[in-house]
Amino acid sequence: MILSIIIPVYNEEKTIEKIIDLVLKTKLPNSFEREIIIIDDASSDQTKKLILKKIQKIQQKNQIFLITKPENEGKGSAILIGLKKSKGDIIIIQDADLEYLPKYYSSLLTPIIDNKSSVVYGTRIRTMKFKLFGENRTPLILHYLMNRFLSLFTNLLYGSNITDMETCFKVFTRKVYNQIEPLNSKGFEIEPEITSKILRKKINIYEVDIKTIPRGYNQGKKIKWYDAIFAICTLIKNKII
Ligand SMILES: Nc1nc2c(ncn2[C@@H]2O[C@H](COP(=O)(O)OP(=O)(O)OP(=O)(O)O)[C@@H](O)[C@H]2O)c(=O)[nH]1
Ligand SMILES: [Mg+2]
Repeated sequence: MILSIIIPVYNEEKTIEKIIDLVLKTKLPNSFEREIIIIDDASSDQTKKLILKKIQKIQQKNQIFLITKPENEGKGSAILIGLKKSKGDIIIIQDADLEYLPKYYSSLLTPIIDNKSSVVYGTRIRTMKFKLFGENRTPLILHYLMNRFLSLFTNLLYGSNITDMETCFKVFTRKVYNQIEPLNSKGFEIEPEITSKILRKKINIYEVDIKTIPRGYNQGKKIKWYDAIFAICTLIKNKII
C-alpha cells in the first residue's frame, strides 16, 4: 500500500525542514510505503531553497517530489495539484507548519486499515478544553469558537456529526478521492469543499483525537477571519448545487 502525503507550503522557512524530517521518519503501519508530494506555492522566502537542499540529501529520491508553482494562489490550489499527481491508495494532507504532527499517521490510518471507514479526520476539538482565563486558557479563542461554529454549521446542513471540519488532517482512500472529484477551491475553502462533497456522497467521516500545537499570527499563521465567510459560502453552495 502507498500513502500519499500532500504538503502545501507557502513561506514556511522556519518549519519546512523539520516537517520534512518528521514526515520521512514517522513510522507507518506495516506494508505501507510513503510518497511525499510538496507543492511550493511561489514562496518568497527561503522555503524552496531549503526543500531542494533537503531533497538532495535524501537517499530514496523516488519517495519525495517537489512541485513549484509560478504564482501564489492559495492552499487549495496547491492541494489540487498534489492530489492530481498522487498515486497512493490512501491520501493524507499535511500542513507545512508544525501544528499537526506526523506521529498521528498510524492512528489516523487504523480505521481505514480496519475497514471501519474510508475517510478519517483528526479532530482537535474533543481534547481541547474551553477555558477563557488563566494559565491553561484555550489558545486563539476566536479561532477555536469559529472552528466549532463551522463544524456545527456543517452538521446542520449535511446531517453529519463531526467536530472539526477545518482540520488539516483529512485522510481518505483513492476511491473516495475519485468520488469527490473535481475539486475547485483555490484557497482555504478547500477544507469545506472536500468535507461537503464527502458528506453529499453519504460517506461516513470517522474522527480520531489529535492534539495540535497552535501557532499565532506572529509565527506565520496565514488563515484570516474572512476565510470563515468563504467556508460558510462553500458549505451552502455545495449543499444547494
Ligand atoms: N500552497 C499554499 N499553502 C498555503 C498558503 N497559505 C497557507 N498555506 C499552507 O497551509 C497550511 C496551513 O496554514 P495556516 O496559516 O497555518 O492555517 P491553518 O493551520 O489551516 O489554520 P487552523 O484552522 O488554525 O488549522 C500551512 O502549511 C501553510 O504553509 C498558500 O497560499 N499556498
Ligand atoms: Mg497551521
